[in-house]
Amino acid sequence: MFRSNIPSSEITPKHVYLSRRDFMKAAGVVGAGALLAACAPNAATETAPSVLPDVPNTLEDITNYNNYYEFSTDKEAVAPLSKNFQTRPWDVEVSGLVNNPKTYAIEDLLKKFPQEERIYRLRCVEAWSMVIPWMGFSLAKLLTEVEPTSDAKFVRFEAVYRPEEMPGLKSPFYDWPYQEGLRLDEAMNDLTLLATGLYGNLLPNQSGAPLRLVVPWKYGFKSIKGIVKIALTDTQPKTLWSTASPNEYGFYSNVNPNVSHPRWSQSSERRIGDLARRPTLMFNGYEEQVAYLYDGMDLAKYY
Ligand SMILES: Nc1nc2c(c(=O)[nH]1)N[C@H]1C(S)=C(S)[C@@H](COP(=O)(O)O)O[C@H]1N2
Ligand SMILES: [Mo]
Repeated sequence: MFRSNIPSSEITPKHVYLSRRDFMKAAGVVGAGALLAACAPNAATETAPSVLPDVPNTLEDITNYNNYYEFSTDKEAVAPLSKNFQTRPWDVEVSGLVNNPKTYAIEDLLKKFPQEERIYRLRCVEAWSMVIPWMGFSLAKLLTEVEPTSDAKFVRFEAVYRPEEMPGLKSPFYDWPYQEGLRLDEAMNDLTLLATGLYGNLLPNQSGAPLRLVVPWKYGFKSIKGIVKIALTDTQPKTLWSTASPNEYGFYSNVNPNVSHPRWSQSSERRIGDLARRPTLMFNGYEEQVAYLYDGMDLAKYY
C-alpha cells in the first residue's frame, strides 16, 4: 500500500478505496488469525497481527478520532469543537537561518508546490495507529527555496495560538503555542511531508488545516498541526511534549518497539478499525528510508 513520489499528474482526483472490511474479505485475512492461533496458541495475539494488511482508514475514522490539544484532549471532541475554526486568511512565516526568508499565504504554497498523494502510517505514542492518504509536498522543497545557511542545523515549527477559537489553550499544563522540531537532515528527508489535504480534498480542521507536518517514522505528536511559523535554527528547538514531560518524550521520538514509554510498552499497537493488535515496526516500518539518519546513535538514549 505504501506509495510515495507519485507525480500529481498521475493521481486520479477522486479515489475509490475498498472499505476496510471488503479489503480484509478480498484478501482472505479473516481466517488467517484463527489459523495462526491454532498453530501457535501462546503467540497468537503477537503473531496473527503481522498478516494484517495496511488498508487506509476511512475518512470517518480519520476525522473523528484526533489529537489536537488546542481544542480538546478528548479525541472525539476535536471534530465538533474545531468546526468553525477560521483557516483563511492564513500566512506561514519561514525565517531564521535562511538566505531567503519569506511569508507565504497558504494559497501560494498550494499553487507553488505540486500536491502529491502519500499514504502513510501514523503511529501515536498512545499505541494506536492509522493509515492515512495525505495530500501535500515534501518539506525539502520549501526549505530548498528559502536556502538554509550553513549554520542551520534544526527546523522549528510553531502552531497557531488563538485562545478565542481554541478552548483547549486554557489548559495550564502545556507550554503554548504547540511547537515541534526536527534536525535539518530529518527535515530534508523526502518522506517528511507538509500536508495540505486528505483523501484528495483540503485538510479538515481537526486534521490540522490548512497546513500540518507529517513525519511518518516518528510518534504522531511530532506531526504538528496548524503551522504558522517555520524557523531554521542552530540549536535544538524546545518541543511542547519534551517540555511537559522530558523523561517520557524526547526530541527524536522515533517509533521504536524496543524502547518502552515509562508507563507502557511500545512493542505493539492497535490499528483503529482492527480487533487484533499488531507488532510495532522499527521506525514505524520506514527503516529502509530513514535508518541512515541515526547511524551510530544510541536510540535508547536519544529517544
Ligand atoms: N498543533 C497540534 N498538533 C498536533 C497535536 C496537537 O495537540 N496540537 N497532536 C499530535 C498528536 S499526539 C498526534 S497523534 C497527531 C494526530 O494527528 P491526526 O489527528 O491527524 O491523526 O497530531 C499531532 N499534532
Ligand atoms: Mo499522539
